[in-house]
Amino acid sequence: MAGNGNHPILDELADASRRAILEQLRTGPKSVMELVEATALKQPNVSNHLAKMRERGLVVAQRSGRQVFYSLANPLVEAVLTTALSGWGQNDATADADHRLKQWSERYAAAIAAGNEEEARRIVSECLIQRLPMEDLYIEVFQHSLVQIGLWYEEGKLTEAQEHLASGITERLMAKASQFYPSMLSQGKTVILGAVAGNWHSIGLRMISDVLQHHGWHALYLGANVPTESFVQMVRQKQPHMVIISCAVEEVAEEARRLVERLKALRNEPDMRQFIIGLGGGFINRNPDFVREVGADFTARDARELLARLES
Ligand code: B12
Repeated sequence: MAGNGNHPILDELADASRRAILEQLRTGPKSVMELVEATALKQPNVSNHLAKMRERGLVVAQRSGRQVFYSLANPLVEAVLTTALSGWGQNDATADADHRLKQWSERYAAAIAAGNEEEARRIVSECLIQRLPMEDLYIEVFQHSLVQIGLWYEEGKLTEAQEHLASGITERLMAKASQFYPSMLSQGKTVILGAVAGNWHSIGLRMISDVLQHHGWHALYLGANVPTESFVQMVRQKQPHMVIISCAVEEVAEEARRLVERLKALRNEPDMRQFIIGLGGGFINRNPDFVREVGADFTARDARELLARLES
């Protein structure tokens, strides 16, 4: 399930010359001559190292006028470099991936329950350094931990304020982590995602939005509590290929029914693209028959299942 092995940048850091070049690139793009000056290495040497690191996808080159500037290839390389140079980030290639995932999940749940954002951030950085696939980080770490928070809340171990804090930390860290998972080749397809009016649970929807974006969809994320009529208006205006509706609590089920009815009517209007309608979220997972009852096209229990469904 989880990604194995370490980031290739860790091998590069074993070489003192490459380490020196990468350290310089942390401060911004540099030309070969600037790197020669800053590192005191010989020019052919610097060029040679840069060519090798380009091949391995660690640095990129960009021409500006007559000069070529080199920079770190992406934010993941930057993060791994920062962490490795600051001395932590263990190479643990032999550890069992699923066991590590479980440990991250447990540690993360404990950290957000305690409101310890620093520790939560550290755990997410570890996951990114170990190149954990997005779906694993989102579902096994974030989603499982939030479900655990819900259980602790039900058991009276956490207050509502603590639940809010735990959600807030996760929202912030998800926003950060998403930057480390670049979009794959565009699918040329648009999805609109919104939580039904009255539903304040937006984290699951955000996950779906990030995961679809990572898989090449153009995602228009409307967030929590979207008034039904303006949701419909947005769909009419943007002509998406898919609409994703999230419904986490029973109180908003009737509004979800109304929204699906309005969207199906919209689909029958002339000149409208034939978009598909997905309905999911906590309430739907507990009441899967509701999807057929209201006439939505599909559901999925989580972001991974949704991807599998779309692929098939
Ligand atoms: C965090 C949280 C909150 C946060 C939400 C913050 C935010 N920005 O989202 C806050 C504090 C605001 C909140 C408020 C409330 N909450 Co609340 N909350 C939770 C908690 C702990 C986690 C929810 C979560 O984020 N899960 C993680 C995400 C990733 O999972 P997910 O939402 O299920 O999403 C995944 C799938 O469902 C699916 N999916 C989601 N949408 C869609 C759409 C489509 C089309 C598809 C295919 C798939 C799909 O993919 C997602 C990603 O994998 C749950 C506990 C639990 N067991 O879930 C309670 C829970 C959902 N809340 C609950 C309740 C009752 C409330 C409140 C009414 C009161 C309260 N106790 O706080 C209020 C108001 C709710 C309202 N009107 O919307 C109950 C609902 C019970 C029920 N039977 O209806 C739960 C189950 C807790 C409990 N056991 O009491 N809550």
